[in-house]
Amino acid sequence: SDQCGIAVESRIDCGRDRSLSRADCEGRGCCYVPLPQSGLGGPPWCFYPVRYPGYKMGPLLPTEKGQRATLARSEPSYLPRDIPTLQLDVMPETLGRLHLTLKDPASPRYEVPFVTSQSRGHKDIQNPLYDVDFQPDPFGFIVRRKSNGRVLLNTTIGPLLFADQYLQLSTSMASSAISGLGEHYTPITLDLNWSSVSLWNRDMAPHRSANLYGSHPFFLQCDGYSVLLLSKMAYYVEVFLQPAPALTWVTVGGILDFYIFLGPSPQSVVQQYHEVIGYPMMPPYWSLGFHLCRWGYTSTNITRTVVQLMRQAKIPLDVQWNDLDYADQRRVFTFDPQRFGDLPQMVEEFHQLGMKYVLILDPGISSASPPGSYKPFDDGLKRGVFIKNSTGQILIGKVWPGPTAFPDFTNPTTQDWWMDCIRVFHSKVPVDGLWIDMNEPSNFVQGSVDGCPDSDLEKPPYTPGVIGGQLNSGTLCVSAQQYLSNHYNLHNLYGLTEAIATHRALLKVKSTRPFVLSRSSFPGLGRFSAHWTGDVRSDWEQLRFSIPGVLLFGLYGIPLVGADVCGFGGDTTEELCVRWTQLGAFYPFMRNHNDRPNAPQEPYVFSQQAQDAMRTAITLRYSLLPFLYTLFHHTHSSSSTVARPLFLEFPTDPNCQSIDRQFLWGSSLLISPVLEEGAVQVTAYLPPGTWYSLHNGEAYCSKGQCILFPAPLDTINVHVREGSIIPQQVPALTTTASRRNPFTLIVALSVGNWAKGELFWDDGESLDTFEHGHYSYVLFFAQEVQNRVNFVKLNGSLDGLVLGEVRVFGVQASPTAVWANGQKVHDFSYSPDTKVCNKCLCFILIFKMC
Ligand code: MIG
Repeated sequence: SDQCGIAVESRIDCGRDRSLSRADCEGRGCCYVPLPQSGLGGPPWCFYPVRYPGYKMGPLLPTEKGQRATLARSEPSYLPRDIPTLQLDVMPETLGRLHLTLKDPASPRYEVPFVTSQSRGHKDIQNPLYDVDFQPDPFGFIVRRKSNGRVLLNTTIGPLLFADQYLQLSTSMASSAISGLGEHYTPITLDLNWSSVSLWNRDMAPHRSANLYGSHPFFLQCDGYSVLLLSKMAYYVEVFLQPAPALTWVTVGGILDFYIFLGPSPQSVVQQYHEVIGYPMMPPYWSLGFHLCRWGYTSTNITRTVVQLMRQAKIPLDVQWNDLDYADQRRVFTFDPQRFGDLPQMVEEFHQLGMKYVLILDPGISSASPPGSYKPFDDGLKRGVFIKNSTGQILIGKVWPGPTAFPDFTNPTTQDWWMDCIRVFHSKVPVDGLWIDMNEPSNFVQGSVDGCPDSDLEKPPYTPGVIGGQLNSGTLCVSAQQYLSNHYNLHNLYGLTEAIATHRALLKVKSTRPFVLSRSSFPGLGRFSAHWTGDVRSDWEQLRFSIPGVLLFGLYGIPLVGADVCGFGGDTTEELCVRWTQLGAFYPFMRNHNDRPNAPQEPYVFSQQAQDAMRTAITLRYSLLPFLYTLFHHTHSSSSTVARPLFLEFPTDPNCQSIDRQFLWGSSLLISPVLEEGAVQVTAYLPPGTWYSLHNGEAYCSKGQCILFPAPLDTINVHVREGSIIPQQVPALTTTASRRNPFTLIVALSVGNWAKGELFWDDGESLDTFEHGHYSYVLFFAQEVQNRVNFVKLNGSLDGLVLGEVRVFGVQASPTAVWANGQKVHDFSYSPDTKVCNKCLCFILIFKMC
């Protein structure tokens, strides 16, 4: 019939919960049209007709926050435990933000407590960017952009289903280029060809189509017509994508809670999203330096040697790490009395060198030590901090120390106990930060050592597409009990809650900016923690996919992110490790880390040529740290991105839409790494405009085209955008030392002969320096004034730091004289070939102190 006349790419699967025969399908009142392809993965054979009966919407009535309506269905759906009456709340929160919730008014269902704890944004909603229309029967809504009438979301394309353990909503999308819905191993734009992604935090080495360590139920349309959905759900979500373009959102519990952000630019969508989940923390300056780790530094002496060899090789290193090796029988908050007996002394020595020290902290607390011999467990038991199973005993799983109990970080008592553990440990071993691993949480047995009960929670009526096929696979029984709710509802929050507790503990114990590195993540993590992308393999494909991995976490509000440089799993090769170090020099977080059985991959183990290339890359990073730090300041204070996909900066350039082999730092540095074995050149896209080689100032005038650049093994191509000034500092072996060195500037002139830039500077570790005004902020402007120079030295408010060399790119004619501070500069040089002027200030540089 007409009701079934729907284009193939727009058909919404009526048998999402299980596969259906023709009779079953028609029994549901759906259309059954077999297709030549197999039903698996392609378009559905059984799909909803045009108007599938569902909820009917009553009148919209005004409330304090917006409008409310009741939705009711007269006939049950095909799902068990339907919720027949729903409450719809429509809350226009800001000009660009619409909030919609669907709940059961009769009995409260679980809602994630952490999101929206801080909401910024203009409250003026007189003239929002959107219009919402409702279709009352069957219920659906359509969101349009007011300025152009464009439909951004349309949920009338499929039914709303709302049962106790199965909630479903479909919507059309305005564009086929969408990013997000992490954490997965994907390119920057998702595949809409009948694909699906699952969000269920899992300890799983990154590979295609697996649900990985974190959950970010959020997506962004990346072509300049941005809209974003966030669902406030901590538990399992599955999203089905189809070429219409459309998506179907399925969850197994909670409520439906959507934020729709209207941008209009993708950049402003990201900002609007971060307004809801919270702006990222300001990292300590040292955490932007180079970090070195491996599993298998089995003693303090071995760890010391690593640091010595790095210093001998003259390669910058700020932070030395230890993995599980340090712990006595792998129990956290202890250290091995033989191999790591002088750990406190070693940390002291590192501090003397101007370095920092971080070690790993797993959440699993050994439960099998003789009573009285392991305080964290004994104490935790007394204080009732551990997760319980469904019958009220402590749930015991298995992790590295053997049998373990799992702290319930949603319990305030647990947070205090955790702080006490960290305080006591820190009083012996003055660590500078903590690395929280295994916090999905990971469990080597399924559910618990005693298995899990047979229940609707452990085996929901709809079995989700997660690795292992069950929610409790590789983690805890989901029927386990936590302070706020059961684990079913809280699973995806485990890492976030641990990060909050760890951040809080470090803050209290150290009174400086906490550094936490978390593997598991959820919206809001970036306020407390950094993230790394887990157990990536040492191969070229994983090198290449690390770029979208890192860029997506920027969108998720976790800008301090990186992949393990040179790869974690398997042996690296010298060439791969060099290329990875070059790319890693532009990860916001740069750590070389390696798995236990693998060949060593510290920079100093390679040939002189490779070491030189790595030193060059890491040193380049160090010289750029003032610029990187300033980007972090912006992200912390007003929300933006540090490592930025090209489409965010150039949303109207269709060439940029899916580029994820290159990326930007902020808006002005373009990084184009080599990602292929044996390659000694790289094809890079330059958006329209003039770009200068960071290395030699050579100018490329692009109409928006790909250019082939030489990229020998010692080179990573980096280009500076015209019109920008990049603050740098003379590098050193640690940031403690480099922070005392002179600043330098690269001035990349625009066609109109101007450039601007900025610098945020503070002591690099005090708390809330921006909030308290304990910082300097310098704006740089360069402008041509007929071969005249006016040079202002940075003054004492920057700790007596001086401005050293200034290099100007794009100087069209040789200046006749150069002046600095009223003095003639005699040793300036100008190259008519490259149009670079060294020590050349033929432009007025105006320094504005704010
Ligand atoms: O089950 O602590 O992702 O970085 O070296 C493996 C040992 C546990 C997984 C982490 C990895 C770390 C490793 N850990």
